[in-house]
Amino acid sequence: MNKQWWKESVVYQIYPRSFQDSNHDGIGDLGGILNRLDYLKNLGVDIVWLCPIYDSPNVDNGYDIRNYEEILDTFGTMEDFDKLLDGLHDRGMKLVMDLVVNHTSDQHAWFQEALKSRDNPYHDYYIWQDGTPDQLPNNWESHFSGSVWEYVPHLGQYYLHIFSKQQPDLNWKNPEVRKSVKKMMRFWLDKGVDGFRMDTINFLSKTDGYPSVEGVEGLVRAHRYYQNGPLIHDYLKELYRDVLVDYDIMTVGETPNVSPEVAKLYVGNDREELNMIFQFEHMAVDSGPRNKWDLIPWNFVKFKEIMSKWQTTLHGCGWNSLYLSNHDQPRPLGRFADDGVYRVQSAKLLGTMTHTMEGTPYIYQGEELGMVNVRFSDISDYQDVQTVNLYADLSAKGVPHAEIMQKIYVKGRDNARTPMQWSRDRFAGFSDVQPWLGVNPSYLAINAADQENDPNSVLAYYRTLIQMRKCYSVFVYGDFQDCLPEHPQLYAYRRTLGDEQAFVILNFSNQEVPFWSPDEINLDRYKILLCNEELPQNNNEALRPYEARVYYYKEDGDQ
Ligand code: TEU
Ligand code: CA
Repeated sequence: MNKQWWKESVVYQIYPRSFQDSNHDGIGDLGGILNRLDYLKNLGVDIVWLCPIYDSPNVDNGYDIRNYEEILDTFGTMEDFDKLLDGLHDRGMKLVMDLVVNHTSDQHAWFQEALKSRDNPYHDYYIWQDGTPDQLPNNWESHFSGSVWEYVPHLGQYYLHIFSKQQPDLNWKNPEVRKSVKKMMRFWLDKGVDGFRMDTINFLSKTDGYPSVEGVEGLVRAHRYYQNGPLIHDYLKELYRDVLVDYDIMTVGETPNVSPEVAKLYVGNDREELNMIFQFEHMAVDSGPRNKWDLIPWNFVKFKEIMSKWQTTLHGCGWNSLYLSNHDQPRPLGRFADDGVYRVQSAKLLGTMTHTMEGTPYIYQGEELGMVNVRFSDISDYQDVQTVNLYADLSAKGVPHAEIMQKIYVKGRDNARTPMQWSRDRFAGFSDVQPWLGVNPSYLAINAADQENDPNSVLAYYRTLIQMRKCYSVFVYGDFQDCLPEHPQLYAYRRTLGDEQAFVILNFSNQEVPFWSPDEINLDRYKILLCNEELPQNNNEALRPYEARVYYYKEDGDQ
């Protein structure tokens, strides 16, 4: 058992623009976060992951970086940043920064230089293809709609952008690029930050020649040609060897389209690459083959199969992260449980799952309150570049408004980006002026202030979950066994660590379901550590809709 602080920690993700405004401009900022540090401390989280706060023109809300070593002025100053870092450290918490190095902003000085001429020293910092305006280099589709290629007439060349055209991809084959990135990483690590969440890190190495995907009409996502590419492990090992190994930090790579077997190459104990990754397999259970907008109903048994497979494949040889939401995903309640009548039970149920599996749990801001998706009726109320581009693309293709909006309601990224719901005050206590993105009207029913002193709130439950994980290492290091893989409503699993045993049973349905437990365990010896409803009279009482129960037993120990 390879013990590490980042395995025993719980991470809280902050989307700074939407967390807390402190200077009355309707945009969240560093001062706002500083004012909420005690809230985070009381919640019990150990690490804060901050989405990008660097200087940026904000086409993609900070994932388009103009200057890696400056703070976006809307968010504050470097002094504010230092205060925030100290504030977290003083409270015994750590700070993880977003590292976005697959691409920069087109406003970054490197790209501005690169545009000047083919023989500018920075030209080779980016990825170019010679061509003519009428003939795209290949059929790859951008994640944000349209082609990945943008033509620059005065150069007679296209540049590659997997995301928006304001986010040109860096050329990792160029050693100067890698040198610049490593220098920048040291800049932040030397300030004392405690790690990096590495954006789209498995996109860095592209297939030579940028081949088109065969046998398809029109543009298509060409994942196989730019994810997990030929040199990706060389690049990650280089970052590890030349920078990361010198610091006691954590790294988590964002890696779409990675199976548990491939994950071992990124996070295997002996690999010297990353500590853990965000995998996306469980996020794809409600997407068809084309992309996430291809809506299909999710399959619970399939979902469990994925979750369990990741548990068992990485056990003992690598580490994973546990998440059901972030700033790119819709809110999880309506997606995996219920965001209506059983909203509170559902929020607690999903939290129970992510805090009782192997891996490091991530809480996305508002998840600890049970926040839900938003439905704005007008496309002009949406801010996300991916959503806005999708709407333009599909309406140009004749798809009716209602059909596009339906996709946005289910999968749009702004679902997760509406302002944090602090109180019943105007604008949910996020700001005292109209925020940059509309407040979800649900704030009157769902907000931190109301939940603060309510022992039955989602917030109180999350505090308990986090404490429970800290008290019982079986939840961190225990091995995992899925007891009922085929059951259409229940997820039931065991965790075992030495003389510690836990049995978790989760009802993912709106029906009452008869209790079940494995023959091998004598339930009389177990106590219920946690339940998201009033405690049942008997250990084996039927499970109420969306009920979660955690049983625990320790040989000879005090329980
Ligand atoms: O997301 C990477 C990514 O793969 C997303 O494009 C994902 O496909 C989509 O958002 C959800 O369907 C990262 C960041 O998390 C995201 O916010 C950025 O927009 C993107 O990279 C570009 O930096
Ligand atoms: Ca502000």
